Amino acid sequence: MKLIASLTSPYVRKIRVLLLEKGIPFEFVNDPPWEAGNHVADVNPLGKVPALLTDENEAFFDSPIIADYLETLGQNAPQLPTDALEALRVKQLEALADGIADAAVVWLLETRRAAEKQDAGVIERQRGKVERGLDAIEVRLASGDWLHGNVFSRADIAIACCVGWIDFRFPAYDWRSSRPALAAHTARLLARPSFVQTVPVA
Ligand SMILES: N[C@@H](CCC(=O)N[C@@H](CS)C(=O)NCC(=O)O)C(=O)O
Repeated sequence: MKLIASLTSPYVRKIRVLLLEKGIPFEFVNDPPWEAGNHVADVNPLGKVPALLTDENEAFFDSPIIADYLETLGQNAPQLPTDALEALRVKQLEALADGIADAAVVWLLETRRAAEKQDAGVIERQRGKVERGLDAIEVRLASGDWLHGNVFSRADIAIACCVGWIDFRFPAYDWRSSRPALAAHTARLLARPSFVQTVPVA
């Protein structure tokens, strides 16, 4: 299978980590969607990465769908509970982590506009989503070692990819001081080989 990808996306990293944790072989196709002449839309009409192309040439996107597809391949290192409601709870946390990343991306793009064109209201609104999202995760971590239940799940992978990307793009942003549980949790996760192998590269 082929993973159509970029080296910076937190959503791509989530899928790479899942593939590595599960030991599923894949071909990494670096095809940043913002570069002229990219072929991402041949696989995903939305022109976004990650997109997964199976050996049977079936395409899956976006990242939560790809992650669900990987779970169908077998029970090797499952990152989703078998109980449907428990699985939904993990996916809810994944959606929160991905949503924090979504807001941080909009925040970053706004800061990259010419100074006179930047809208402070947009930045404040998106930063608010990031702050509240990270606060909600911090509260969840107060009651256990893992984000959901007492096992490593896709929710943990998603939040570590999210804060890894925030650190990559906003190195001066101190989200840790007021969130010690999240800081410790993600430090542990980011030390796993699957994360060390997928550090974002500019
Ligand atoms: N919700 C999507 C988000 C994917 C996404 O926004 N990817 C970005 C890279 S970080 C992208 O491909 N952007 C190109 C574009 O929007 O045209 C997912 O989880 O896969």
